[in-house]
Amino acid sequence: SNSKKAYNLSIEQTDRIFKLLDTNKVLDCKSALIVVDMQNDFIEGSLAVRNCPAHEDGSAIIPTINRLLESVPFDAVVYTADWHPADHCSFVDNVQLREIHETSKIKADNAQVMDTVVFARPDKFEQKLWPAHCVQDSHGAELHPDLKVVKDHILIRKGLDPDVDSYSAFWDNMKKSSTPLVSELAKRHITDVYICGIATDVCVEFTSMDAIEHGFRTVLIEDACCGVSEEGIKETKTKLKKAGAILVQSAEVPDLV
Ligand code: VGL
Ligand code: ZN
Repeated sequence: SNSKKAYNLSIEQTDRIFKLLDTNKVLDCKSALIVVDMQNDFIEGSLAVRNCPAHEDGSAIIPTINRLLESVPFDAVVYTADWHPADHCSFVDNVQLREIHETSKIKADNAQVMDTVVFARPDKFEQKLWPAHCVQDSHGAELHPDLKVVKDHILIRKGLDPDVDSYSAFWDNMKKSSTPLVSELAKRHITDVYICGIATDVCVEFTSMDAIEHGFRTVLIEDACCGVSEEGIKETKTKLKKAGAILVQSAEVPDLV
């Protein structure tokens, strides 16, 4: 419901404000860049994404993100990080650790990466399986060394609970708990969020949808994102546009902020 939102803007209002913004900056906007999961494992490690601008690996978007950080006067910069315990429910090698629900088509002995299993506990829930990645304090969980890390940034770690995944940097996948992200943004009077990083069709999508739900004007920087599958990226873009996000190229951002 609206009362839960940090900013009580409907999609229609958001739309109208975007149009106003295009012609003249009548509103007092404050902008944050959210850099999603630019960690070694997603770039060159166990869960390296491959659907990137110019068909390169995830490192292809690092210069684009660094350029944004250097040339655009964002009011806040957020880095998010997947930060899983070794027994996390999303790791394919951990299916044996948990009770699988009787309705699950995938059983423990045939479970593969990208399969969706149904676990029985703590409550029945569906979980897509991934290779082990971004284990707390491992090299794979560190931000890529070439990524610029600005002073006074906000770091949001997610996926710490072994029993629930967290694609979004706002809420876990079951909305059992939230990270400090919305309060950190609200504290700085942020109205607009610009989102980039990895993976377009997983954590970037979920973070963007939750940003919209919180009432932030939400801008996806297309060429500063990298995804898992081409089909998934297409679906993400359609879904985000429908929900009220605007999609831009990184070259357009300096004029918008
Ligand atoms: C992600 C799969 C599993 C992501 C995180 O950062 O997009 N994808 N965990
Ligand atoms: Zn993860």
